[in-house]
Amino acid sequence: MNKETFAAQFQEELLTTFSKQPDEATNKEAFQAIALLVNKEVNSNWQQTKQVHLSNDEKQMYYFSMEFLLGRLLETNLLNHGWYDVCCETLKEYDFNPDEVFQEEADAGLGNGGLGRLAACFLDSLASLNLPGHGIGIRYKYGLFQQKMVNGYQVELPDYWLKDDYMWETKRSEKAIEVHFGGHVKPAYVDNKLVFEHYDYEKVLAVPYDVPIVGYATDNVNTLRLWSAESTNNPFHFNSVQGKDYYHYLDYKRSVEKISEFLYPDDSSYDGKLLRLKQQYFLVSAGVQSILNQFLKSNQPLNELPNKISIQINDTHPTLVIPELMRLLMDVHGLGWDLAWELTTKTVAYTNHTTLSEALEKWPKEMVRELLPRHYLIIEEINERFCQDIWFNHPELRDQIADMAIISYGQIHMAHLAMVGSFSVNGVAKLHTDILKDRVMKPFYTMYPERFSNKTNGITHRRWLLHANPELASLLNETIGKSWIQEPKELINILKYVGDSSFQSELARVKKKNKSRLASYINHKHGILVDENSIFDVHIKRLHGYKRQLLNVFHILHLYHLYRENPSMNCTPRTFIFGAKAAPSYHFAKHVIKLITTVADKINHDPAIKDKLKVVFLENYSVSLAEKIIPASDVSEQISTASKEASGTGNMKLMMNGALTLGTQDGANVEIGAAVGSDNIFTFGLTADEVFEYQQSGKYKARDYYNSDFRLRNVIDQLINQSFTQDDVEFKDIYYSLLFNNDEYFVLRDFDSYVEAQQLIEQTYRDQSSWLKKSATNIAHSGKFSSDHTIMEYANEIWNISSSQYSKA
Ligand code: GPQ
Repeated sequence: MNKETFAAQFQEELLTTFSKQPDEATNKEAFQAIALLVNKEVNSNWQQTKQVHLSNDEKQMYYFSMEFLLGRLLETNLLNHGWYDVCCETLKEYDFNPDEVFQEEADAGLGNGGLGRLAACFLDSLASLNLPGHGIGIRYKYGLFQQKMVNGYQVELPDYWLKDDYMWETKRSEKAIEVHFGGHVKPAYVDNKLVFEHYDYEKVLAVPYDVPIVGYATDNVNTLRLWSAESTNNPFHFNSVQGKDYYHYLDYKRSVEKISEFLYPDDSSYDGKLLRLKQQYFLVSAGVQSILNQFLKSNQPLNELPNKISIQINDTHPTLVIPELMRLLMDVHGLGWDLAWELTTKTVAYTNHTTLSEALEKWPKEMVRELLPRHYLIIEEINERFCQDIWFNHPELRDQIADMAIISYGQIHMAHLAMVGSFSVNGVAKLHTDILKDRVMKPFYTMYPERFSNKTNGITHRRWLLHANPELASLLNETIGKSWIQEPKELINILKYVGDSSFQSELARVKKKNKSRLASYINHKHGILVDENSIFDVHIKRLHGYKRQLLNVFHILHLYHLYRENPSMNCTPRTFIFGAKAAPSYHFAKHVIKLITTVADKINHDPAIKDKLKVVFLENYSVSLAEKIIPASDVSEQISTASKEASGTGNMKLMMNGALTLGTQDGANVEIGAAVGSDNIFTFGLTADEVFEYQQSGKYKARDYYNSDFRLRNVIDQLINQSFTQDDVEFKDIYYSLLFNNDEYFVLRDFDSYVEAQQLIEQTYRDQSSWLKKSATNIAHSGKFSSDHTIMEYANEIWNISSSQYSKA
């Protein structure tokens, strides 16, 4: 598409949709017109891709996830089509500011953090690699809350991302599906066969909205199907005549709408709420039914199911796929238990994303029995057969049956169900998978060693480098050519240039430009002037105890004390940048946010500090904000307590943009360290084994570190001695968690080695050439962490799907 055609189509869309000429149109109309013209191209490719998949009878993969954190799509869709430049030129020609136009698009924030963003990166890679893989999710009316900072506190506002039409979705009412909740189940014999009659249930209509997923430089288009809950006109299935009838219609309608109303805002913690269980079953039942319907249209025998379909469940949230598929195969399609079980367990694969015990889902069995009576029976049967299998076939595990059971102590353990009912179980980084095998899931690994594998996470280099950092992308293109865009491992060719002074100065120029852009944003948005020559030290992720934002703040306070006491000290200026949302009911996390903003306020206004230190807490961290921060970062804070962060993916995005990692030996940091070499990463702190050792021996005494390190004492005492606020209760919870609850996340234990690593960073940064060499080395090795590689591993080793390209040409 050349500029003339693009401009003509743009004009045409404005005229036919809004009856306006370009000079009359608003930014929003301009955005919508461009989205419409992109859609025209996408829709015909989309239909063709489906046709090709159908006629080639290809195996399809469905990625079931409660979260898809897509962010904006227009710019990446334009880039994928090769239309980005002509679009910007056209907009400028008509006096639009392209950035302002693109910002009219709402961020699709249907996810909390890493898990949801991973799902979005995977969709991007699947489409770009021409793999037949699709997403199945929920069309939440409200995405993750918008974070507003008021007096340094987080306030949550609803994220009504659908207030304008969502330009990328198509409602497919004709594909709506009924989902049934509650009621009772009665076993009966019909023609000598045991059947389970379900009655008195409540009906909910699941209506799909399809979003096309466009890949880079391909005509293939995959689908993200998001389900929305609607009421039906005939809501109840009554077996017996009762008085409820339409009297309850309005209550019913409201209760149905709630199912797809909002995303639970918890990240890595778990709260057993009925509405959340309803959401999970709603997603699962609508998704599995629609997949089966589609499969059955091809007139193939059900035995073929595992050869034609793989279902990947994103953590345990969609584990009900297992009993739901069993129910459909047995109760609807008449298969016996054994065959249904064989087909189910050959179709479903499970990814684990956490070993935190508070995040391992368990549902009270009464709750499941009441909401899903038939599934409860199926889960009981799975459990019974599983326990018998252990007893008879794995006598070495007999004394662990109670720990392994799917139902025990009144609860249903979803991870156990997921491992028993699937053919593949994977962790998301090497260390994490080892912890699963050796510790958390050890007896399951003993029983099913062949099911376990590692698939280290990845990120799409198209969004996180090509789109987010166009200057760096051009520099790379000029230096090593463009092949890295299709084959990200080609980034390794940069290694030849890491010591080249003209490459280094170009790299420095690009970083400076990105930092200056972020600095203007910070000034404009928060009124804080930051020094563009300072080290931009970035800590962006959900706020959680184990991610240890607190350790970062303690170091900042330590520097603050140091600089105040030594005014003439020679130091490299630093800007500490935070972005983080806390789950609304996670009080500790909210206190940490308040501590960061309080410390920021104090330091930023202290004339004694001048420009040596600045602390910025950026409001409403989101995908779009990450795209601004990451290209401007020098230091990437990945400082979780070792063993706690399953993988991390921000670490990969930041290294790809030339930031150096300051990290513990946790999650994927370990693999980043192995890739770049120990000279190109700053590692500190306890190892995972040392953490386990402390936990087992009970020998950690946080107070000893407080007593013996005056720096820590100064910092911690400030939490309660009114040096920040008159209100001395503000940070007392943090104080207590460290000294009275023995510092669960080993902040005090790792403080000294963290300070040392930070000193080394400052020293290294002074030698700009050495720093730039390390930065370039990180970029060179980042191709390994493209989600394209991760997805190829899933495709070859788990899903057994292969690429097939539809091409218009
Ligand atoms: N993760 Cl279980 C989430 O973001 N939400 C969750 O509910 C669970 C995990 C994260 C995990 O904490 C990170 O370490 C991973 O990098 C990420 O999932 C993707 O695997």
